Amino acid sequence: MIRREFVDGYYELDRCRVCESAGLIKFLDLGQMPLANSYVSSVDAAKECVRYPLAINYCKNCSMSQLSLVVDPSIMFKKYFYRSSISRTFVKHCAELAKNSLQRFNFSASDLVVDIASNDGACLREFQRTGVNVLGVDPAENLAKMAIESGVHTIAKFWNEETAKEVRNEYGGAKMITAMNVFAHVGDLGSFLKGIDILLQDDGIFLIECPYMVNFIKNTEFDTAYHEHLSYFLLKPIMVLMRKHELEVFDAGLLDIHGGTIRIYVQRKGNGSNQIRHDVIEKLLDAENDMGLCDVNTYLKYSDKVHKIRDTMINTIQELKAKGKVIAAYGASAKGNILSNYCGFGRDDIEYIVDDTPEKQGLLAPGHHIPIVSSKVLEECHPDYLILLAWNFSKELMEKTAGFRGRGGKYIIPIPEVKIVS
Ligand code: JHZ
Ligand code: ZN
Repeated sequence: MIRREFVDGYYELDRCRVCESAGLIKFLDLGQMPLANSYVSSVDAAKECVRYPLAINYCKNCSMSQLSLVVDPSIMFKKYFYRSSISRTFVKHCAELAKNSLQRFNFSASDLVVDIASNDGACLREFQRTGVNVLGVDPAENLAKMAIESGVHTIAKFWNEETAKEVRNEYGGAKMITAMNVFAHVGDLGSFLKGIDILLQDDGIFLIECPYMVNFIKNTEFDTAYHEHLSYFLLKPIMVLMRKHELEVFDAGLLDIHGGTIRIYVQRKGNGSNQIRHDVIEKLLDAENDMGLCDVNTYLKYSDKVHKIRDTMINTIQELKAKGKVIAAYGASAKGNILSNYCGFGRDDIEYIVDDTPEKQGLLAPGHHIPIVSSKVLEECHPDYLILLAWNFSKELMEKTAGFRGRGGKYIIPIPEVKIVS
């Protein structure tokens, strides 16, 4: 049985979250890391930052990769600083999803679309524009408030069977339930999916988007490993999981967003509302297998590539500092906080991190306490180099910092391999 009691804020996972096998093999160990979104004010900085082990295990039975422990979600998600709407790229992505869904599934004005972990309402706002009813569910009270103020009705709760029952009773069944970048954050997938079963209309669609393990391995995206991301999904274990819960995948696709995302369309098993795209699903499963991702040996080679990125980053920064260069960063992202902590960077290495999220500005990034500032600072102090810590949005960030580049500023892009761009 999977233990679910938190001691000192976490429990260790000794069985696979999907198939309950005990055949878990550790393939990545980033040591003790702070929670990636635990920004602190300068007053709190005096207190010691809590760190937890950060390591990923691979399940030899079902090919599911997962963190070796689970941190109490109420520590991580009750107040959340990340805002989906800050990235234009993500908002555009959601607008396209809403438009495609409207056409493909023939929504009518009475249909309800529910977004789980709806954040500040970025995605639902786009669905709302298509004329359907929307409801957001997110445990972060600060974000739910923001979403409501912007006109997206939201309830501040964790998603589980109980919340699903409440929503069903009050709003009726949902035509579509979206889980954008939340499925990987869920410890109890059984309870999450039972909630879907309660709320989804018989012909309803459950859509998942989450970071794809293929990209994590292929592009050495080790910095997307943090305590919030409990699962690192391939399609293969998702198929196992859905079968277990009387659901079926009827389509899937790959997207570039967030460094590589898999989108999965799910319906009730045997429902027949949507034809199953066996060709697409088989192709993805074959590609996972051909890449060696169903073989533990592939994973055991991964750490060497991670060490190489860390060592190159450290050497690059040291060399530039020795030449008297001023280095800042852009994107106080969760992944950036992991990368910079794993490289052991501090204020001596990175003077500040620029971020457009108003709630992050004025705070210090977790662990190393590098200050987070607005882009105005970039206009006033002219650093020589900018590390793109949100490398997944490099294009957007480079467009926004054209002035910096115009003055001769250069970028350091850490992933998939360290690269300097002038
Ligand atoms: P970004 C988040 O991870 C959190 P993070 C979460 N756990 C998750 O699963 C993934 O997303 C998918 C800033 N920025 O999106 C905003 C600007 O300032 O890479 C963010 O702080 N200006 C839910 O945090 C950060 O960079 C901009 O123009 O690793 C980007 O963070 C842009 C584009 C971003 O995700
Ligand atoms: Zn397993």
